[in-house]
Amino acid sequence: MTDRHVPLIERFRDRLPFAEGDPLVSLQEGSTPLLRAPILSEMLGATVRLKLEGANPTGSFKDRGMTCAVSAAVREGAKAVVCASTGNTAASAAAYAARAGITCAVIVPEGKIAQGKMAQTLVHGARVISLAGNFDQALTLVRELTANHPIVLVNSVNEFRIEGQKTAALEIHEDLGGELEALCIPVGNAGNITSYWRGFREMGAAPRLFGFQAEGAAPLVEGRVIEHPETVASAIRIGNPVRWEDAMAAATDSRGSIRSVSDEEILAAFRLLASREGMFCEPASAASVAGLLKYGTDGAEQIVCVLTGRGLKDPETAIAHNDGMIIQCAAETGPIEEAVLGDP
Ligand code: AN7
Repeated sequence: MTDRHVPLIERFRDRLPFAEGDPLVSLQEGSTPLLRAPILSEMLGATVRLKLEGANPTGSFKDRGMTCAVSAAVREGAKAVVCASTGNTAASAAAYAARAGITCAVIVPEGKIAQGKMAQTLVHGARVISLAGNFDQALTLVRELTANHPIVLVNSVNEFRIEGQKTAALEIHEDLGGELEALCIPVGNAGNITSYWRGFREMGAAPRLFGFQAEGAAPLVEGRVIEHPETVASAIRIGNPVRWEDAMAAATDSRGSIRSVSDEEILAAFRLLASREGMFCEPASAASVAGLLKYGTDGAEQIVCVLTGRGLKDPETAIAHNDGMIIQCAAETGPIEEAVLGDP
């Protein structure tokens, strides 16, 4: 049996570019649950499962890539890492850099990253550069910076990130014995869909990949760079994905597609997941389920939706959009009875 209680690089060493004895920077990432979704399965007439990437140490799939990118950086003798980020890459880079004892700087779009991610990044001791610009501008600047200074770039232009993230596909393939027919996944900078396709191909598998972008940030759907991307799903507020060609190839080669979902559809899926399936993910993650609900199964019977990050990352959006209620109440028996038992 596979030992899941090991660093991701150890578990998949035969498929990753690391040798025995290489330095490993790990927070015991990967080996995340694959949870059945009974409500979605019923709604769609298929078996739908959720890959819970929010169960990773920093709460998103980025940890799979980051253990590889930071371990490789340490192997090269690097003393610092840097990234542009909509939040999750920043949180993950900050955590792994802390673990490695190296420094970390992150460039984030001012006012556009969720509170949980900002809290994580700061608490791990990273230098946060709040840019008067969007993610795409941040990435351009940081690529220039790393071309001229000895700092390792840990965005998904870094091949180690793609290598690490492909392990999620390896896990799903192993868990389902190769039965998977369709995978639904949110798409931002397009590193993750690229990684999954690489992972599945290495296993000789070819599920259809359905990628979903937010309507206001859908460059791959519109076939053009979006100068001013906007969406409630701040993680995927990206207008010029770095893995553009790879993502299009993944969709085409797998007989899948990349399509868009509106913010309303994202939030409806977000609420349904939380209030009916009991699974609190962040809004960007819900784009996978929103897409599945919007466009249907296309005949697939075994489906996985990737929930890329956990809900606590973005408390503001959760508090603004939910199916719960707050009832103000005096500290007396009558009002308590009414509040708990009365009609909503
Ligand atoms: C929760 O952190 O780009 O298509 O800078 O945080 O591989 O970019 C995050 C992306 C989906 C999209 N879901 O993945 C960043 C960043 C969540 C995310 C995506 C992101 P890619």
